Amino acid sequence: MSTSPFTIDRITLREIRLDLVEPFHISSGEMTDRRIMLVEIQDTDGVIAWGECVAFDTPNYLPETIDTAWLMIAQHVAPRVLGKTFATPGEVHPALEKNFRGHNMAKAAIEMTCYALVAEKEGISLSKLLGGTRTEISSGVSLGIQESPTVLIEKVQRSLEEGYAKVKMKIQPGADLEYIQAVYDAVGENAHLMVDANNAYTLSDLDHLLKFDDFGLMMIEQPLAWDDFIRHAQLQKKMKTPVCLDESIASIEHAENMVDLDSGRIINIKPGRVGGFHQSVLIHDFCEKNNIPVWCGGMLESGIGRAHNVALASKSNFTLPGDLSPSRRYWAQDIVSPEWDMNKNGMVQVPTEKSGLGIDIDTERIGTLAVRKQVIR
Ligand code: OSB
Ligand code: MG
Repeated sequence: MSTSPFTIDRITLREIRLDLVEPFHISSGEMTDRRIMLVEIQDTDGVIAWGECVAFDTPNYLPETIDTAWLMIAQHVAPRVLGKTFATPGEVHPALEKNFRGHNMAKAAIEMTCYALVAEKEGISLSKLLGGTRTEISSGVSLGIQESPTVLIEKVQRSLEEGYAKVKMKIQPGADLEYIQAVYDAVGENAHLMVDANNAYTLSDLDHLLKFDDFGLMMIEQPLAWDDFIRHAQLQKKMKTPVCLDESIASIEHAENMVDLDSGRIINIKPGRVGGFHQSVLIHDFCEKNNIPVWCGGMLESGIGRAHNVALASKSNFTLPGDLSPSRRYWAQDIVSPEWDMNKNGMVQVPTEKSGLGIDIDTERIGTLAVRKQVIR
């Protein structure tokens, strides 16, 4: 799609804090609230767009944190884009990648907001700018580790009743086979279930991991270390259940590694993790050609980050339900209106009529919630 050039005049970073409706427990830590970095970009025509940096408070998911990302944006990302004219938003990622290793979440926050800006300027939806074709997308829920199998069963049953098309259960050694067996016994083999270990196992757990094959799960997400393609390949060779990589995939080259080595058969694309939309689309297209299904993961985003994810997930090869729950699953009150919602069949509507993100941003409330603000120009 041909779009007009744009020049960034000002970047404003804000940190807000939102309490999660319920604590979220994964194998590497527990979260009760979310420190969220919001990005506002204004261009030289006065057009404004919003985005979100997905980095957490602590480095237990990947090395970045909200504080490292803030520093990297202020010192290294912003100077590469401010006052520069880009012909297309696709030029931003290469400009950020040149002699600049890592810090994908920091780069993505700015890069993705540039896409939102261009969509706004062109008067088209972000979904359309990204080449999205779906008007609604299927949503799954991600359930944290629970205190007992009984509590997990209850949450899974409620999620299925609410219409979720997929239920992902977090696992760790000591809260795994027994929990999943109990859920399987309660809801049956036809429910769309999967598990996510967030790196909690090693190959010394091989025999244990192979027992997951009995459940006919849709996939097992990131069982082994975050940067390890070799051992995931050794596991996938033995395991019938498709391995899905999340943490391991930081770029299109990593997606190619996965396919070359057969380290996994499914990819969870989180645009923040791979440096933004440019890489997300490359990974999406590569996977489509190689018959690798993808789905859009979540990082407990506010409604702003969710808008970016929903737009991306409207592309054709996002054939599996994403971690794109309604706002109420995360927050008592979101910072966008309308809040994100899902129908009885677990479908989230893609805003295709309005320009840009397609939702209104509660800038007044963001102003009240902000505990930190930096204007970079
Ligand atoms: O691995 O996808 C993950 C949350 C925190 C850390 C890691 C992960 C998650 C999720 C959240 O699963 C999914 C969501 O945003 O709904
Ligand atoms: Mg994951």
